[in-house]
Amino acid sequence: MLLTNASIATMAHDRPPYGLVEHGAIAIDNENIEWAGPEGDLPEEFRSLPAEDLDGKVVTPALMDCHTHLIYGGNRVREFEMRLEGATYEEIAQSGGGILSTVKATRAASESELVTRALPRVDRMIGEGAATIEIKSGYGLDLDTELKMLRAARRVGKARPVRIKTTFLGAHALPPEYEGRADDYIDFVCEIVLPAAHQDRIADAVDAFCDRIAFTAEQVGRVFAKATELGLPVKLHAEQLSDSGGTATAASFNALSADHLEYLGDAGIAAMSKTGMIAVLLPGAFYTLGATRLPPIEGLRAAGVPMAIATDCNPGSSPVASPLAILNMACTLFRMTPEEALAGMTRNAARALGIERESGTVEAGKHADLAIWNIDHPSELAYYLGLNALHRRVYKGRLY
Ligand code: DI6
Ligand code: FE
Repeated sequence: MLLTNASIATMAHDRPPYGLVEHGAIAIDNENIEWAGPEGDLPEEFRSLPAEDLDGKVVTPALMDCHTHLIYGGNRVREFEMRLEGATYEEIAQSGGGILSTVKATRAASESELVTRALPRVDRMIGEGAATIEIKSGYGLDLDTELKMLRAARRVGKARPVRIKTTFLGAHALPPEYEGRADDYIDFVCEIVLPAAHQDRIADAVDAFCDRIAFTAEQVGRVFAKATELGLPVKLHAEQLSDSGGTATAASFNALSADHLEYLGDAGIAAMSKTGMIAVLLPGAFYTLGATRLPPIEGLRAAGVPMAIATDCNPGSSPVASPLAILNMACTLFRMTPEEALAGMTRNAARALGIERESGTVEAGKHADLAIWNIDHPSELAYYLGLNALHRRVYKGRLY
């Protein structure tokens, strides 16, 4: 297939901004991009491919949501109301609600139910141009339910035209049956649950939550040591509610990313830049929780730490299934530029998932996962809120 007359935001570099190619063509063979560039330079061999004239529409890499918890039972609308009445996220968590209330509902749900309830969220993301979505476990906190969540995530990838990357998040919260025995729970995660997920090949990476309502940097380090032993890449929910030093631990394990980062300090930024980690920023959680402390965007920028953004889609702190809304929030709330926001859901999201060699930009050799938009310039993607300009999506080389 050949796409012609396209404004291609290749996102391969930022000079010119967006790596923009006007009057561009993209040649696709099977599932990969064979060639992309100015139409006038199109090599002879591709000129006879069946062509689709895009009439100047903007083509970007398909969006990539690199941090979600979109598989879960129930919802947390009551906590939404409690927060409106003045309770904080931490207070709700400490009184046994929060993550643990979703754990209860997720344990009670069947695997098929979890899939069925996740699909509308996934469909919304696909409908806004996403082709890769990361999904975490972490609402099971026992052997059966953690594995059930990861299997459900894999099933979502078979039910829909989307690539799913799974992440094991067994160290998300302390389950009630381990109350007062956090170290024993970490032993259980390291010795039983994580090896089982790895054995079944249902975990592509390992995450943990380092904070005062979750686990210490030392406990996270034990989980990461086990992940490393099994050959799985790691990433971390870090410095979301307090500066707990998780980022430094993550850096010491060569983590792909540290995520949230509202309370990240200079030492954490330095550790990230030294080890080439990605900062995954989550404006949906910042927005939903009415947070006031911004992640240190300026410091990350100055240190050259690449920034990704994601929905963090989850029932508690970010009931958001709209990647486009997140592009907008990254700009309005975090003062990122529209170009940084789009890079955060394409090129840098791919780096946060460790798939930058095959995904995240419009370049020869990459997956032919593209989004075609009814707009004149890629900056418009972050500009609108509640207006979905998606025209078509290309997934694995096929037009949808
Ligand atoms: N931080 C988050 O934003 C999600 N997990 C985490 O560690 C939210 C989890 C939830 O509230 O259900
Ligand atoms: Fe999260």
